[in-house]
Amino acid sequence: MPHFLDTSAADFETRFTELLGMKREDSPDVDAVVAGIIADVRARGDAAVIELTEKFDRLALTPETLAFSEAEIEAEIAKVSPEESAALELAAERIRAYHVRQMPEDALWREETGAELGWRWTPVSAAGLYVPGGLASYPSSVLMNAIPAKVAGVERLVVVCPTPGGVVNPLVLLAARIAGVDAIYRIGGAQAVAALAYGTATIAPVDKITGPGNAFVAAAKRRVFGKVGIDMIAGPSEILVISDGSTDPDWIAIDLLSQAEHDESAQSILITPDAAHGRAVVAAVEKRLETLERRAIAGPSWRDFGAVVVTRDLAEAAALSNRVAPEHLELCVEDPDALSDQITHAGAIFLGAYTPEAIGDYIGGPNHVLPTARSARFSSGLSVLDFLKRTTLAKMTPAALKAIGPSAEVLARSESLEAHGLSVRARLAALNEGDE
Ligand code: HSO
Ligand code: ZN
Repeated sequence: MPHFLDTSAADFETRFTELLGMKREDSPDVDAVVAGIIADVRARGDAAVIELTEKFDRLALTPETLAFSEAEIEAEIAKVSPEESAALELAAERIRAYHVRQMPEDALWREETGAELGWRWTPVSAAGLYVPGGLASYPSSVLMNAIPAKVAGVERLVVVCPTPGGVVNPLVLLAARIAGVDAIYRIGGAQAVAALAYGTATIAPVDKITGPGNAFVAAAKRRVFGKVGIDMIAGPSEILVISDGSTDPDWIAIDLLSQAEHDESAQSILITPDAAHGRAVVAAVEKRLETLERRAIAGPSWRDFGAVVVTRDLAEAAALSNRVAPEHLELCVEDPDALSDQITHAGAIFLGAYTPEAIGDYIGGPNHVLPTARSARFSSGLSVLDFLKRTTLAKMTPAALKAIGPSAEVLARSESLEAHGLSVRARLAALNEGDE
């Protein structure tokens, strides 16, 4: 049974706090191993990457075969059905159109002093995208990571994807091709992250690494952060549905299961003012779980971490949702726009009964790489901004320097930084002389 909470119960606050603080992930401590792998790749480059790939992925590579060749990519892509290929193209087009609108504007203005101030956005030069191998090798995630990078103007974009035993998902290669990825390396784990961060003889280093991965990949991303930028450390998926009872309980049940099926540690929560509706959704989930292909994953997720919270009204539901700050929030209510106005912390909002979260995972347009583990309180999903930097601009005129320079001198003196003050004073002195 999922957790069942009612805001009118005396112990509600205690139980809700427990729900918020629930530890879902039991990530193994692999940091020491990862540190060793990174050091090895830094010291021995390709040779280390090749050895580690042989050891972990049972795949013998040479520097020449680290990357897929054009012919190999073509051969794999030929296996993709026209239907899948068309769906991927449509997804890419929609994701691109959405992210183009995210591009921020440069700014430059002149203030009364005559000084010009502003900022300018420029892309990172090279980005590396980690794509997991095996079960969670999602082509949709390739699009979600690669397209914002391309839209931002990243010049060189490479993918690393482990291919245990040489097996690759053709759709991943096609997604990379559609998104305009320049090279795909069949390597993974901490060794791939290290190669991207530090470079080897065959793999040029990148400036930013994004994309999900296992505990080794997460630890490696943490370790190379600073040398390169990273996107985030993503945790297991989450969905929170606020329902007023107007949506078919079975629809809500499958929406909850759509994220539960990602991971045994995923979390699905329903908040509703309608207790009978809440019970109907629980029953519908149980029914669906009898036959769901991934019931072995979704079942434990739902039973261990799933929750139904009954509230007095929708306003209270919104307030509780804000405390959770879920990765995905569905508003299955009659007036989703009005309720949406009350939401302050959520990675992504899906409005109305006809917007299942799965639309956002694949084809809606917004990014599906989103803040988990309540980090939507202070961060956002992946966007073009993750691949851009802002450089500030300042241009003084003599008049402007005269107007504001003296205060800089005062502050320099108060910080005992003489040269700072002098660099302003020298100019002001020359300007005053010129005035005489
Ligand atoms: N819902 C996942 C992303 C995904 N879903 C990929 C399907 N494929 C992110 O939380
Ligand atoms: Zn998903």
